[in-house]
Amino acid sequence: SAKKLRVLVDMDGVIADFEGGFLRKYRTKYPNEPYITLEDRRGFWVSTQYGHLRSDLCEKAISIWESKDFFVELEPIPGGVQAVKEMAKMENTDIFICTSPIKHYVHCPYEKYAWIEKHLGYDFLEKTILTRDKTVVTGDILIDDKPDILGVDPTPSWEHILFTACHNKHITPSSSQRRLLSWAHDWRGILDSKRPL
Ligand code: BVP
Repeated sequence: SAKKLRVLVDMDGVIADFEGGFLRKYRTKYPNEPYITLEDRRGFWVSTQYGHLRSDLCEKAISIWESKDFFVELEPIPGGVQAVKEMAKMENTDIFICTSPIKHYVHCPYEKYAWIEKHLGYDFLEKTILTRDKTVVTGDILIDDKPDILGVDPTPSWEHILFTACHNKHITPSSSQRRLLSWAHDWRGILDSKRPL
């Protein structure tokens, strides 16, 4: 049919393991400080939960993802790279990686591009969107682990599919919000549900 399905895929927590990478480097840098297991993670913001554990741990947490090589060394989330490569080959489908860089910009934006080139290939740099406001990006679907995706547009064009992560697995998604439990689940079915008949 005429129009292609436009799929936006988030990076941290969806194809790149931010939480696992954070915990590993935090424990290496601060071996004598308390930490939060992935099982006990609650809420999107790692820094907020660490700040509640002990107030000085908020800035210690932030120091981890502000460090050189944090973002480029994140491990892929199982099945994510494969799924995104398969989407890119599908007919009637346009895929973009849509990710918010941190405002400490010396390493993060560069390393996000480097990660995408390493794991998805040079040509995927053409399909990479760095934005702090995903509501201004148009698409049919946004697969993202952040429960609340807000910005200047109160009515984004995409349907947000909540990708399950350690920090959101206990929350009840708002009424009609659909989930993708992992890349081993039926992401093709979710895409097909948005295609014109
Ligand atoms: O660049 C990532 C990590 C950062 O926020 C961005 C989330 O991007 P999306 O997944 O929405 O595209 N980040 C920052 C903090 C704390 C900052 Br203070 C955090 O706790 N978790 C987190 O992911």
